[in-house]
Parts: sequence; structure tokens; C-alpha cells
Amino acid sequence: MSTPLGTTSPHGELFRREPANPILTANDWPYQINTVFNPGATTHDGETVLLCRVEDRRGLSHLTVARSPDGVLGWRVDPKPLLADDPADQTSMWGVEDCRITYVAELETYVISYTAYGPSGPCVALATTDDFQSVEKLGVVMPPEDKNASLLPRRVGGDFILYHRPYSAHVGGADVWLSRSKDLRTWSSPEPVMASREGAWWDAARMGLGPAPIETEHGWLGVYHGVKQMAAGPLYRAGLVLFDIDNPAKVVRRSPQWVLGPAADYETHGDVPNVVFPTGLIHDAETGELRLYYGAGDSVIAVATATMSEVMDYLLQYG
Ligand code: BMA
Repeated sequence: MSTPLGTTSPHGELFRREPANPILTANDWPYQINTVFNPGATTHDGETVLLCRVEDRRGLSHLTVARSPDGVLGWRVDPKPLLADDPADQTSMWGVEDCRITYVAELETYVISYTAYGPSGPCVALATTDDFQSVEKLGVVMPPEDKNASLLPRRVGGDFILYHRPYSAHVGGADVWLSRSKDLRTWSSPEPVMASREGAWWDAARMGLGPAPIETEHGWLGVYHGVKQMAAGPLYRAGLVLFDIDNPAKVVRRSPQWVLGPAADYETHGDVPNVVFPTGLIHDAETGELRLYYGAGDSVIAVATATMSEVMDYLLQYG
């Protein structure tokens, strides 16, 4: 058996938890909430911006901005949501959840891909923002059931590329697909990209792409969540994938092991125990550091780090 062990993490994983974890909890919020988790992440005006999923005390979720100078400490949380549930809208009357953020240089704007939730089930919606103070909604782009949408930062072959996870009881499975668009509004039929593994594997029950993939010389670097169904309930962990630069529907590398899984107290306890759900990834090109932001236990936000070279070495050697 080949043993692709992680490097310096106490749990033998590639990503190392930030000692300040959890970096954001309900206690940090300027208004009363239940939990805060699964944040989109990016940089804006020299600061780290998280667009956090906040579950209120009705059980519905909205998205609120938190800013920090270093991405770890000193968070300032906005007093009101950037995107909220809309009681008048059938697609989002039960809330908005789990966004990913992509800066699209061609459009000079940030695109927010998120899950809108209503009586027909979860569906994929897009919005844009220049400043994280106001948004322009592009509306629902994938009908229910669909979630875990993540946009590439530039066109490939003339098209914008959106990874997402359609689900149908007829087809079964919950895998990663992609659709293409010229204008971010009209999207092509989904093409299969990456499927759950089988049997005892850590990502056999279902999966979804996390943060917007980052362009590297070896391909588009993505982080995904994989789920194993245990007797005690689902177990959510994070793994890595590399998509072909010119053919983003093609997986060129995939981590055999998870690179971060529930181990710390704040990951094994919470409203949903045993959840590491990655939704934000920031690459500091100067230091080579990758910061992975994730929801832990569906209750708090945490961050773990690795370097780009560690991640690439690992994927190229074992993927
Ligand atoms: C998924 C999503 C996430 C959540 C995860 C773990 O299906 O709903 O929002 O973090 O389950 O409960």
C-alpha cells in the first residue's frame, strides 16, 4: 500500500489548524444568531473578507460580511446581512446558504455563487458585488435540487465555467458536474466531472466542490468535501483535486486521502458533529501560503493552512 502521509499536522493531514481557531463564532456577532459557518472567502481593499453563512434563531440562514486585516484575528462583522432570505420569493424563502466567492478580473467584480433554499429544494443562485456593501442579484441559474456551486475566475474556451452538484433521485449520487455560459445567466446542460468513490472510501456517500478553484501551472486546484456515511451519522472531510487547465471537466489529480477531517473539539461537536466543510481558499502569492476557511460542526468558522508547494507536491506524487 502506498502511504501518502501528510506533513507536520498532528493528525497526519496536509493542512494545519490555526491555533486561534475557531476564528469566528456566534459570540462575535453584533446581533443575536444561532451559528455561523461555511464562509466564502476573498480579499478586498487589502483585507480578508468572509461572507459567512449565519443561521438565525428561526433556523433560516443569511450571508453576512466579516473583515480582518490578516484573515485570522481582528474581525469586524457587519451589522446586517449582505444577502438574506426573502419571504416573497419561492426560491429563497427558507434562506440562503454556503456561498463561494470568485473575483472575475474580466468583469472587475466578485461573483457570489450560493444556495437559495425554498419549498422546491435547494438551488444555485448568483449575485455580483464590487464592494461587499451591496449586491446585484443575477437570480437562480440552476433549478432544484442543486448546490455547491463554484465559478472559475476566468473563461475557458470562451465560456465561464460553473461547477455544481445537481441531484436527482432517479439518477442517484451527488457528484460534481459543470455547466458553461457566455453571460453568467444562461447555462449549458451539466457535464459530469467527478464522482463519489465507492464502498468504504472517505468520499463514497456524496461530495461537492468547495472554494473557487485556483489557477496553477499544473491545473485548477480545487478543494472538495467528501462524505462517508457512518452508523453515527455522516462524516464530512476535505480533499484536493486538480482539473485540467484547458479542459476543466477533466480531473488530472485527486487526493487519495482527505487533507483535513474532524478532529478538534469544535469540529467533532456542534449542531452537526463531525463536519469540516471547506468553502473559502485564499492564496498569498508572496508567501506561498494557502488559507482554507471552513465551517466546523455547522456551528463555527475555522481556518487551516498549508503551502502551495506542499499541496502540489502531495497531489503530483500521490494524486
Ligand atoms: C450539507 C450542506 C452544508 C452543511 C453540511 C453538513 O448538505 O447543507 O451546509 O454544512 O451538509 O451538515
